[in-house]
Amino acid sequence: MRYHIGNLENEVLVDLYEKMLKPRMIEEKMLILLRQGKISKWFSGIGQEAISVGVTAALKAEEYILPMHRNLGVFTTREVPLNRLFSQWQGKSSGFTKGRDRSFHFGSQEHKIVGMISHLGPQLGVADGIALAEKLRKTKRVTAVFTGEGATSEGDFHEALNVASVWNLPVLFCIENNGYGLSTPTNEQYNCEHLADRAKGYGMECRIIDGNNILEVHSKVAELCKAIRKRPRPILLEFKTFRMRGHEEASGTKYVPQKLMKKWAQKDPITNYEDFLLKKGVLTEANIAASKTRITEEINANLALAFEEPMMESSETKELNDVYHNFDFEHLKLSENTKDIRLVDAISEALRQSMERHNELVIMGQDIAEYGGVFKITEGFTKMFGKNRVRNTPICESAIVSAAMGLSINGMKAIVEMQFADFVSSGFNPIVNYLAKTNYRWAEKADVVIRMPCGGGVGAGPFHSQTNEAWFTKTPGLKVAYPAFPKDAKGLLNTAINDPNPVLFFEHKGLYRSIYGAVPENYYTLPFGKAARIREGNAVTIASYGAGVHWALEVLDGHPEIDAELLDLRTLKPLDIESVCASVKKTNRLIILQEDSLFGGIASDIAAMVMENCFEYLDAPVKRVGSLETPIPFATNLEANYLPKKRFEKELKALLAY
Ligand SMILES: Cc1ncc(C[n+]2csc(CCOP(=O)(O)OP(=O)(O)O)c2C)c(N)n1
Repeated sequence: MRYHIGNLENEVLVDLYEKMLKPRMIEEKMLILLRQGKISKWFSGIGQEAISVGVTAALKAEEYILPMHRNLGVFTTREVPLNRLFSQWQGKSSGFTKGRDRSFHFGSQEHKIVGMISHLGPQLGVADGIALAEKLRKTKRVTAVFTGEGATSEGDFHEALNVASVWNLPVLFCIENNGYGLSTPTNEQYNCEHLADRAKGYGMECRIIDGNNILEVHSKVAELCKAIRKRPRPILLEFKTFRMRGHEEASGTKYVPQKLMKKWAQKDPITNYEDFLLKKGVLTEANIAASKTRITEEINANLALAFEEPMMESSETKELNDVYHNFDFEHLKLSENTKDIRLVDAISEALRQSMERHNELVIMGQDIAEYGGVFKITEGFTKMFGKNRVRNTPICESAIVSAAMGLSINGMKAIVEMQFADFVSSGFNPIVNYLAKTNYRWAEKADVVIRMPCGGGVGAGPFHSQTNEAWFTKTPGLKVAYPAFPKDAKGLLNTAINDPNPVLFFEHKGLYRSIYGAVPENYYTLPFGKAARIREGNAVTIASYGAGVHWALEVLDGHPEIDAELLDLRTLKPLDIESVCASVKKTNRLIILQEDSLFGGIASDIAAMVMENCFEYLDAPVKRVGSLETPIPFATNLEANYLPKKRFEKELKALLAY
């Protein structure tokens, strides 16, 4: 291995050596503890230390870094206290996740480290968002993100690189090509010579770097960081290295040819560098021994601290309290001055007023800038707020949701407009795995609203008509709003944007231009988790939301003899089950109308909760009415047959006659 010292002082050369030695020695200790059953799992980065250490040492302390499962050297170079790391791996309280997540699955704002989620790819888009915030604030900071070569096969990698390139974001994408993704060798993972070559396809610069040579890693990355700080842009780096141990310790390395192992053992980043420094006289055997003694003592002292710590204790309340980030809802009153406007206008107004109120709020979505979005909700916004804050995106829902998370991590607020709610499936992973779980895992908010133009009755077929709220009400950590009236839409959207938690905001596109209402002109907010009583009555409670509320109203308008109480749930998570139960206690009958197909929907949960909480008050079984268990058909007559509107009247009468 050839080392070029350049103009590095001896002090720096030794520092880099010690920075590599530390994670190596920690790992060696962990392997012993693993065999003793004192830690549960270990992903080894032995042989790859030069990359973690070299990259981290080249960054400034205030620059974010997003490591993977083999990047212990990132954490040690950023000087994360070892006792906290050890506690983290044992699920103890001084760790970063209160025992809720394992290994390197956490972040630390204090250290500007944002850890991975198991799904690997999403953090590449998160890096885009963090870097976007840096760019908008003109901080001249780099964001570095790691991936293995295996995870470059995920769509997230391609989406994130494309977005970074189109938006010219200051991201250093670092591929650690270590030969295997679990047992899969590179020739079964991709079919090009170098992964760095992919950069060309994205219109991006790239470099191939010897990942086992600390001086090459450090000097090249330092030089590139300087260049990026000067002129923000993404660069793709491929570090050639090798995974010297199993994917994780239990899985072994039987499938790796011995020849390869031997070849790469000779390229060990630490022993080679050590030899070099010894030969140069920069280090002596005595120095090395002293460093090792010092690190051993540090490891042992910190391990003792971690072992002394008791196991995590918690309670149902404590666990539940950490699912959502704390939010002090501020009820801003509705003004007397109102305008009669459509649902679509109310949403647009909320967005406009929120953009005025929050300087660091960014809206992202397909065709939302000059074009104004397919529903024209952001029409004129680029003129008012500029293209930096009203951003057209490529068609890549996953990277954009992830980027929204990154904006939030870096202190900004984000709204993502799904062009149609149906397309959220392409951004599902970061929503349910990243946004939903981050606060519970490491107390980091996900200040993101995802706008979801949804719903049927518009003859648009199976992929432009779904109302898919149940995909999200199932997932702890998300909030779900689903207004039926313009006034509610405006107030609830303002609240959603103020709330630091991830909110799925459903907007029924069938109601966009058909439903008018008096909407206060001022900026106001409405609370989540409060149903609205639309009609008062005594004979039956109807609970619904979205278009269902209007279908129920239509039936009730046609049947003034039906003495029904109609509740509009307004938000589904949190759900105002108390108001439903209070009404049932009065009417003794409940029918729930939802637009979605029946099984596994919100109606089923409401039915179960009412049965559990006020069974004695029921004079009839709770009735659920929803769509057929089929995809949504296109032809108008088939769609009408699919939707529950027609069946609702019949079921309501049957329930009253029970
Ligand atoms: C979406 C997803 N699919 C599969 C896995 C299981 N898995 C975890 S790590 C891994 C291999 C990753 O390989 P690579 O990206 O090259 O990183 P390395 O482990 O080699 O450092 C696999 C298959 C996962 N965590 N997430």
